[in-house]
Amino acid sequence: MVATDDLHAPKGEAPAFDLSAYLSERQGFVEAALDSSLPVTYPTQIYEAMRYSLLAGGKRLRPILCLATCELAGGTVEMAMPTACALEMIHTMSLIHDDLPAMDNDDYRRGKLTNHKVYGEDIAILAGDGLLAYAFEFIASQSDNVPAPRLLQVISRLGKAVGAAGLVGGQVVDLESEGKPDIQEETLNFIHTHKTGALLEACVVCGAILAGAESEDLQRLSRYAQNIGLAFQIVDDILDITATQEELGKTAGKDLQAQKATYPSLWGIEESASRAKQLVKAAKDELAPFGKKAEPLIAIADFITTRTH
Ligand code: GRG
Repeated sequence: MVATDDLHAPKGEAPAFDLSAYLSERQGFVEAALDSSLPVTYPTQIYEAMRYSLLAGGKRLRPILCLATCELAGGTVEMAMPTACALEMIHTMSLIHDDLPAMDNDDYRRGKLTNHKVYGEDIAILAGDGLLAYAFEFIASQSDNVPAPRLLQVISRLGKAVGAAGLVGGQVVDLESEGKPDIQEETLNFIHTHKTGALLEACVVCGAILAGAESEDLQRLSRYAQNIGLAFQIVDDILDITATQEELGKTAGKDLQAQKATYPSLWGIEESASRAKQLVKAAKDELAPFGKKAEPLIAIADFITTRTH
């Protein structure tokens, strides 16, 4: 039988990589794994609050990146799935805390009321804490067929990526910068390489560590991730101006309202879009030595500049 993709490929050329089929298949795997990762038990309120945000949708980009790099480096989806779920737990907890009145004060996230709007601030803080702790427990207790030293490396890298040297540090500088119109490019880069880039880099690098990748490949993948991380944030800033609340699933125009320094406020929208494209190109260049195996990562890099939410 001829695959339908082959019917559309020009003669002699391999069919183009179908990112949307790839993403929906992977999203399906990740949704199922997340759903079974966190059963509700006593005290039910906290588990329900954790599940409310963890299973609220989202692109699942971080777990998908982790699975993709594990496969690229010769590992399997099964080896990486507990870490992939943990990455989404950490991402979700950072969104819950980011949305709190003490931080961004948002009412909507992923098209639904934010965690604190449903469960109250006290439970939302604890739901975030619960997800953060469970993420590390989940990697340590659920990973199969991965040598312990690799798991230790993953746990250590991930801890660094989310703590004061990563997400937390980026968030602190972001909060300090609010309402200051004269933020320099260097500070903005610090915020985003830490707040957004550090976790994306951990996703990419941890997937490859689980598969036992060599240091040179890890460095290449790390540079790929740093470039897509910054491009991702630039596009996020642009979408905050150009997309609707329905497209974003959260309040649009928040950055302008909060007088936040953003890439479009520094460079304008067109220049920001052009720099995001340059970063995506640099990211893809890093993948050249991996050949066809890197197709999913190349397509994901392209998706970053074309996404609408
Ligand atoms: C991690 C211990 C710890 C605390 C949290 C609040 C905080 C410290 C950090 C904020 C991190 C943050 C909210 C960064 C923004 C990242 C970002 C661009 C989110 C949007 O990601 P998408 O578009 O969202 O992938 P979906 O919903 O698709 O997953």
